[in-house]
Order: sequence, then C-alpha cells, then structure tokens
Amino acid sequence: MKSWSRPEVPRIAGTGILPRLYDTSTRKLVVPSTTGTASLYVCGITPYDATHLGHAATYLAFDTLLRVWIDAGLDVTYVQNTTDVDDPLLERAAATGVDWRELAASQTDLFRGDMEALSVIPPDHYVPVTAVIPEVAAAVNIMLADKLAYEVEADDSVDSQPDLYFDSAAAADTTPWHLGLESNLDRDEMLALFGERGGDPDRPGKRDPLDPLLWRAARDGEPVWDTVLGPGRPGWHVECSVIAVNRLGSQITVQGGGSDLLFPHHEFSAAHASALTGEPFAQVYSHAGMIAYQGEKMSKSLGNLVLVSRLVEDGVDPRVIRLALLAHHYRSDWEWTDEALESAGTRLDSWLSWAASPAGRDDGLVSKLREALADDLDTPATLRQVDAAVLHGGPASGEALDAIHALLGIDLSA
Ligand code: 5CA
Ligand code: ZN
Repeated sequence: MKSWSRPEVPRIAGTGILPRLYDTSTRKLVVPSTTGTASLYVCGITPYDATHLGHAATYLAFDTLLRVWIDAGLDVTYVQNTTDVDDPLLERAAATGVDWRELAASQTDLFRGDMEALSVIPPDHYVPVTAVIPEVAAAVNIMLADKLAYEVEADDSVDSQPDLYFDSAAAADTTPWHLGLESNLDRDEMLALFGERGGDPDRPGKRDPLDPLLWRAARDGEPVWDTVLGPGRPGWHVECSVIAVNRLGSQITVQGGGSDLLFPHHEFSAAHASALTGEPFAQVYSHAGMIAYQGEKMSKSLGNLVLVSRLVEDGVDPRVIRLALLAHHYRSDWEWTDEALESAGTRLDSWLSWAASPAGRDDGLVSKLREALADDLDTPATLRQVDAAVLHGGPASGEALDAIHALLGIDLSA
C-alpha cells in the first residue's frame, strides 16, 4: 500500500554512531549487531481515530531510531502495518453507520497526512492486514501442522467452524520463545492485561486461559475471507508476526511499538514469529512510553485526544509539535499540556533566529548530538545541546544545521 512521501534527510559530515537501545526482554541497554543492514518492524495504527499525539510520539521514537541508524551508515528495511480490520474498528463503523473499509481508508489517509506534516520517514513496506489474509492463513496452517495450534469449538452457532488458538505450552517446549520472554510479567499480571486488551481468558475449551486467538472462523455479519483454513479472519498478534517475518526474515533487529502493546500483543507476536522461523523474533524489543491527557492515557476508546491534524489546522507549526514530543525521552510516560506546545514554540523561535545567519565551522556540536542520540535515543539531552549552542556558542554552522535536520527532523532553513 502507498505510504507517504519521504522527507529530505541531509547527509551529515563524518560518521554516525550505532545507538545503544533499551531491550524490554533482557532489561538491558544493548547495541544490536548489524552488518551494514538493520530491520525494523513497528506496529501501525488501527485506523478508526487517528492521529493523536500518543501515536505521533511512538512513531517519532522509531523515526529517531531510523535517522540515527541511517546516519551510522546502515541500510534499513522498515515495515509497518495497519490493522484495517479489527473489532474496535468494526464497532466504530457500525456505531457511526460508515462502511468499515471507508472508515479505515479515510483514517489511514489522515494518518499519512499527519506523518508527512511531522516529517516522519515512511516505512519501506506499509502493509494493511486486509492485503495479507491468505499469507496469515498459510502461516496458521503451518502452526496447525506443527501442533502449535489447536481447535476450539465455536460457542455461538452450530454452523460455525472451530476457531484456532495458539498452544503456548507447546511453543515453550519446541521454540526459542516462552511465556514472559518479552514482557517479563508474572502470570497474574498477564491474566489481568490479557482480559483488558482484547484477550478471552474465560473462553471454554482453551488449553491455557492465556492462549491467544490465531484464527476466527466466519460469523454472521463479520468480514470474512476464504482461505486454506476455510472462511474466517486472523487473530491480531499473528497478523503482525506474519507481516514482519515474510518481509524481514527471521530475527529482525528491532520490534517496536508503544508500551501498551507489550502484553499480550508483542509477547504473542514474538511467540508466533518464533513458531514460524525457529528463531527469536527480534534482537531488541523496544517500547515507547504512554502519553496521557487530562489525567489518563490518551486513547481512542476514552476519547481524550489531541489530534495532530487539529493542531496543524489551528496553525501550529509541525516542527513545534515535533519539538514538544522530542523534549521527553521516548521511554518515559508523561502528560501532554498546552504548556508543552508553548515552550516548544519558544525553543523553535530561538533556534530559528540562531540559524538565520550561519557562519563558521562546526565546533563539536554535531558529535555531541550524535553521542546523546546514541545513548538510547536521548532526545531531551540532544535538544539541550542545541539550546546550549544557541545560547552560549558561536553562530550556527552548516554542518550543525544539517545534523539538526537529519537527526531531529527539524529543518531550520525554512
Ligand atoms: N494496530 C495496533 C497495533 S498492531 C494498535 O495498537 N493500533 S493503535 O492505533 O491503537 O496504536 C498505534 C500505536 O500508537 C501503537 O504502537 C501504540 O502503542 C501507540 N499508542 C497508542 N496510544 C498511545 C499513547 N497514549 N501514547 C503513546 N503511544 C500510544
Ligand atoms: Zn501489531
């Protein structure tokens, strides 16, 4: 599927640094091993109410990683999905009387426009789930043959075929994955989150309450695809595993998304990918913090949203939105306030007047920016380095302006 247009990313003089990244699974900072190439899978939106600042913050975190990797000379392949068929999307479409396909298409368009406005580098493969249903069915079929999937009789209709579930215990025995590998949660925490985040711990017939759905057989009134598994549609986690594995191969460099996806979504995406490849899913499991608003996590279901498109419509410079989000470390949870926008605006103004008359040569700012970002993408420290140069350093240099543009996505020439 069409993604969005690529922003200009200038080349910076000298050599970039491969960044240390926090890995949720080992709880350590690691520099993933790369031999000139890296692969990145980031979970995309469920297109029914995009794009709020929480989404934007998460995609900016991985945009920063991409920019740092590109500066370090890596050839990166980046894949992102859209979950363009899913229960919450179908519910919203039904509630508003809009066809679910139209809702997904219009919200994905809005998202593309927002990402473009924010100068976010697009993925190389932008993959809607509805385009890969046969791929996912084929993968689930392999899991069935490998005895990593099992049938659970449908409870709501005598006509319905059985649904298919992932056998977590069998996978722990025969693959490099085990329950908790990625999330490090204890079983009670998992059970609570599983119920809250789309799982069905109480469904009769499951071997383990935590086993996730792989395939949902056709039900009346639901979208359905004819596949090797019969008519139905995939479970959520396996979609991301299959999209990632079939485009990036086994053991990708980084799996990314917001921390609300850690369990069950990322845990089981990793499980399914390992079931398919026999390898660990990723070298680094990376999670961005949650943005709150008015005291709670900004979320479509609560409706406490600040939309990027609304801010831009109101005349806010997208660079100000970028700076407001980059002022916080990507792993921290924080609350959005109007004040965040004001101080980012003041910051951009001071940077712009400094950049208006570049002269002289880089006096070390470029390497300070690279070092701060190599330290688990420390954007707040990076912004402070620019502030210090603006306040106390000499005039801006062309090299520094290129570095700010390439690494932070802030073009100060306009
Ligand atoms: N389509 C699935 C992933 S396969 C999904 O979670 N979609 S989403 O639209 O709900 O979220 C898209 C991305 O934004 C996810 O990575 C999610 O973790 C992140 N996200 C959602 N809300 C917030 C928030 N308040 N703060 C930071 N990131 C958020
Ligand atoms: Zn996902």
